[in-house]
Amino acid sequence: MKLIGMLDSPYVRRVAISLQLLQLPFEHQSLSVFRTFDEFSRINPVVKAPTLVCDDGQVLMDSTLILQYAEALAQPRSLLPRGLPQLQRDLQLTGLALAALEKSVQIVYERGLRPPEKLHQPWVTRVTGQLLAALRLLEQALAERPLEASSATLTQAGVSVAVTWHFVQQMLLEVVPADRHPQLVAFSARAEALPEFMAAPHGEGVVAAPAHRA
Ligand SMILES: N[C@@H](CCC(=O)N[C@@H](CS)C(=O)NCC(=O)O)C(=O)O
Repeated sequence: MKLIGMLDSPYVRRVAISLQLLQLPFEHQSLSVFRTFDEFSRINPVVKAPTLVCDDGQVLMDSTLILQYAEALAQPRSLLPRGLPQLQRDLQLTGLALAALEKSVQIVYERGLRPPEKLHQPWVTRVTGQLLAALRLLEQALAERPLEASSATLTQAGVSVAVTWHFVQQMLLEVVPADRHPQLVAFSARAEALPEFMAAPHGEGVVAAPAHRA
């Protein structure tokens, strides 16, 4: 199967890292939804990153749905905890991470795509508050109970929280002070040192070959 989209997208990155942790082989094509819109649209006319082209040619989109498919393919391997209370917590933290990502991407698009004179500050203020609320809750949750941070024990919440914090620090450093989020800083540092994260660094590159565990 083929993962389409750039690793500067946190959604693409969470899929790239998860596929490696699930030990599912895949190719990666780093296409931009902006700079290579036409090429992307020939694969997925909706031009959403990530897009997954399955082995039978079917095209999936949305990171969470792609990961649902990946989980089914990888069975019995899974990034989701088996016990109900553990699953509930994992989904709660993943939801907070995805909300933080959505708000971050909205701010990045508001700044990068909208002409400055059309920037709607009340919207940016609202979205920034939502982003900070999600990160505050994640920080509290990790202070109460740390997340596992090894390749063997990382769950989907761990992948999503780490990718989210890294993205926010790459793109919105001045909006989200690191010193108010020591748990997230420490957890992110441990996760980013794992081979599956290092093989899929934020940016323009493709997932490094050794991480495609065939
Ligand atoms: N909920 C989606 C969000 C994906 C998303 O918004 N991706 C961005 C790149 S970071 C994208 O495709 N942007 C182009 C567009 O929405 O037109 C997911 O989890 O995959």
